[in-house]
Amino acid sequence: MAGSDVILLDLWISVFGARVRIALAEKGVKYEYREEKLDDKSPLLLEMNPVHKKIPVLIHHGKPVCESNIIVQYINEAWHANSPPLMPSDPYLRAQARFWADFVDKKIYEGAKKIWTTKGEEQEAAKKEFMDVLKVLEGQLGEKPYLVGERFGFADIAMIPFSVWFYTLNKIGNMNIEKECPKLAAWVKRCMERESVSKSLPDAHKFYELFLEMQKKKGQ
Ligand code: GS8
Repeated sequence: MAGSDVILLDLWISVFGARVRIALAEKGVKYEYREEKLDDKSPLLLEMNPVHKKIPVLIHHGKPVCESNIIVQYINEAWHANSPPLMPSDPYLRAQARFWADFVDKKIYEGAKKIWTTKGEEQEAAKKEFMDVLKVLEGQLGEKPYLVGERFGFADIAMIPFSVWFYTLNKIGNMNIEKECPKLAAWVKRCMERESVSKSLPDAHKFYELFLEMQKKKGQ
């Protein structure tokens, strides 16, 4: 592992990996990117994340940090001298940022997965449930530019990678997320204006193609 102080074990399509890529880009941290194969995990991944055996893993000076939201907070602290700060300075707003990042973790991933793993009535219920979750985020945004406070930060980083899935969800669920959640749609655009975000996220159409391929393999 000689030579690189910062290594990221990742997968290009991963929403969780994207969070880490965005945080590293925001802080201007140079790193070595290593693409993993989930059906053939590297010995390094198994050694660095023996508990979950999942990407992303950030390896800093040979030591691993796991779990995307924890990694983002670590990056913010380890490179605290680099601007911008990814957490608000006010403790209350910091708690809010953590609350919304946690909300995204608990509601968005599973909610979206339910839409693409169900059919008929079950899918209709999953769509409604997911839209309700997005509406909560729409309400949290209100007239603010970002999810918490006035600056792009931790909660935004937790959520923005999932916007890549909107195109696929609209297609398969016959939904129109942008129309139903205009503030969220404007927030996605605002975030995408940051190079750290636009360069870290996979193309939404490519994700859709991959999704269709995966469905085909599963025979759905
Ligand atoms: C989730 C990481 C994860 O699911 C985080 O980092 O925030 N809570 C974690 N990683 C997936 C790939 S992205 O869907 C993964 O590595 N899966 C491998 C496996 O389950 O074997």
